[in-house]
Amino acid sequence: MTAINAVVSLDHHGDVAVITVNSPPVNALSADVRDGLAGALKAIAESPAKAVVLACAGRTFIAGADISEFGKPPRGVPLHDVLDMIESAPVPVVAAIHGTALGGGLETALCCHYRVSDAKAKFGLPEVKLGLLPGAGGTQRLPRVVGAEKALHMVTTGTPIGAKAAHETGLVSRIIEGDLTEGAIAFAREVASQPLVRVRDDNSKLGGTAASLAPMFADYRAKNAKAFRGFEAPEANIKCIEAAVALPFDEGMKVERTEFMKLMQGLQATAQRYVFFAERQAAKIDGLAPDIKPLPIASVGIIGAGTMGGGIAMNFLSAGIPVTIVETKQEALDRGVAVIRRNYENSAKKGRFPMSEVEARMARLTPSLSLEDLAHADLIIEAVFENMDIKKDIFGKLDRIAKPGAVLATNTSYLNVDEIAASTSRPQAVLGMHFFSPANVMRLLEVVRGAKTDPQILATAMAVGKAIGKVSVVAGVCHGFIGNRMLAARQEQANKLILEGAKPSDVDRVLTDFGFPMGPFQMADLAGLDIGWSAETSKGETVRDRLCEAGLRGQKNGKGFYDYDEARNRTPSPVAEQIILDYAAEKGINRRDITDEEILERCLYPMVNEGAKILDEGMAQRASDIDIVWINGYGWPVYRGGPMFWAEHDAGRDTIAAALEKMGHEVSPKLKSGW
Ligand code: T1G
Repeated sequence: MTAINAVVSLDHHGDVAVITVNSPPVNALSADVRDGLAGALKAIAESPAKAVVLACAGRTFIAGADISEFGKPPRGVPLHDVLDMIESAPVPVVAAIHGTALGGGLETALCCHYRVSDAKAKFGLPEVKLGLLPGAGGTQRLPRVVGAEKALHMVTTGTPIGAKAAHETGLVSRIIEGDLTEGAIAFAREVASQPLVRVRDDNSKLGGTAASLAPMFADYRAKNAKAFRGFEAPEANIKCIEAAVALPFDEGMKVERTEFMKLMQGLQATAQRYVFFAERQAAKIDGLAPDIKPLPIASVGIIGAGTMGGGIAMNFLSAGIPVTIVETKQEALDRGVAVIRRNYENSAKKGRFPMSEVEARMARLTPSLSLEDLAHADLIIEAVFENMDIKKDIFGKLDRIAKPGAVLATNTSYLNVDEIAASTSRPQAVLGMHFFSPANVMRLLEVVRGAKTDPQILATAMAVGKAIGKVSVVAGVCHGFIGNRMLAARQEQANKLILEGAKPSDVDRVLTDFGFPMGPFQMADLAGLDIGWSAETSKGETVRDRLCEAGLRGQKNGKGFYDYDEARNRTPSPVAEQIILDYAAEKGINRRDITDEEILERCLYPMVNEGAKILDEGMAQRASDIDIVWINGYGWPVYRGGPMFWAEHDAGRDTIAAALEKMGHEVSPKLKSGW
């Protein structure tokens, strides 16, 4: 074994040369890896090797270009040169793939003459998720292997395929049982004497001509218009696959290069790259002593089998962790368990997993009418009605029932976690785990650190979040934590705007044009206008009171800020508009024309200001955490990086601060000084 450099080594197994990349954590194509590969290929060219195997040590094959090098001055051998060396090698090069061959990693494998893998390997070109496209020939080589239509889907969704599908499409020549490198060496020997076929030279699998495939491309654009709305990268990817079908390879490569550079220089790619690292950063707890390890969580108790409790339970059942779910009444318990089973059955019907998996997951669920049954749980999550007295009563009981060392969590969205913790004798074991509805779908988890929460308990909750596939963010105890606190600042302005002259549909349009999936008034109708409202106590103090008093409830009765037909198509409600007009007149509010620009600024600037205050107060560890909360929990468009990134790199902190001062807002010092 010869070390070419710190991360690449070369070994010879008889007449087969084996290049091994060993650059943790994911063998990304850093300058060192590229230099090492080039060095190894040069050495092999001067050797009698009859074939080459390219393999990786560690948990995965090359998982892409080194994203941390983007935007920095180029170093080392350019990737294209390395790939040309592989593709034009005089002997066959076989990629031996395990883990994930992603982005530049799959592009490297596509320059090899053959690919073999183990049965668990995954293959993908996820660059679109970084606001980019495969810039090392992936858009020209992949369609030549799997066909234009399949390649189109892979590059515009970024979703990887498994080994079985890769084998069926010819992306992988053989699935190796047993030792992968040994199997790859044997395969390389078999093909050593075969004529070398370069992917770039074989158009036979494209699946059609520019003319015959044009309807497919048109149909694909139309079908995905909603999903791709606002993003620049998907259309650029489509253009490249079209070029692969319509143009000779080298011409297609020029189109890929042009489109890649356009995206690379754009703000969307910068934003999505920022989000990639911000999501991984969010998992880290600042100042946590390295010797603090999360506690093992092998069993979970959930109190409340309503919408939230049921959704939360599904996360653990899906992750293989047994759950005991507790309700006060049999009927409520049965209803909650039935909803869980129905959700799973629907997923199985959609082919997400076999029906047997439904039974396996339901078998991990123990329904109960007694809190006592939670005595053995490692983690207990309370998900009952948002009422402080009820929660304090439950935590008081849990304090007597739960075993020593158990993690006690509340799913409250607003209430003071410290006050809840104070109703126990072990506040150090209490924290918030704020899931978002539907809890089995939404990726965000706000982990609320109480004043007395033990660091190990906090670390445990963050590890649990990762184990159940959530993006977890640490939040401090304040009203609405991170997300809801900022949402309240936006909603306050939205409510004022409709009184001052903007229509609810104007506000919603401006925010959906900005990239949100829906505006505040659509969201209010979806959630239900009567949340927290009661006819007995209503005094018509707010527009919402008046709408509810008039019988409007939102989507659930087809009448809210919008009227909804059977197909849930909405049209602005003249009834709602009249109620708003009357309310404004009664309050003596002079209505005026309000521009889209004012709507956007008044909805987003106060949110950013609230984010800066949250940082001021230490209620979030870092600005990027706030961005991750809004992208994963509140529909902030990922290609705009999140409210704090947007303020810093797009709208401009100074512009926002000046506008807020003009609006009469108290501007956070952090908004002026930066974060
Ligand atoms: N570059 C640099 N660092 C990377 C990286 C990459 N490509 N991928 C992961 N990391 C770091 C990550 O920041 C984290 O660091 C650690 O590795 C573990 O990652 C020319 C333009 C491979 C599925 O988009 O999807 O190729 O936080 O926590 O959950 O066409 O990482 O520990 O310090 O995510 O097991 C295309 C990106 C690049 C794949 C593993 N490739 N990576 O998931 O671990 S663009 C990608 C992933 C490109 C070419 C173009 C995942 C993973 P730290 P992790 P994981």
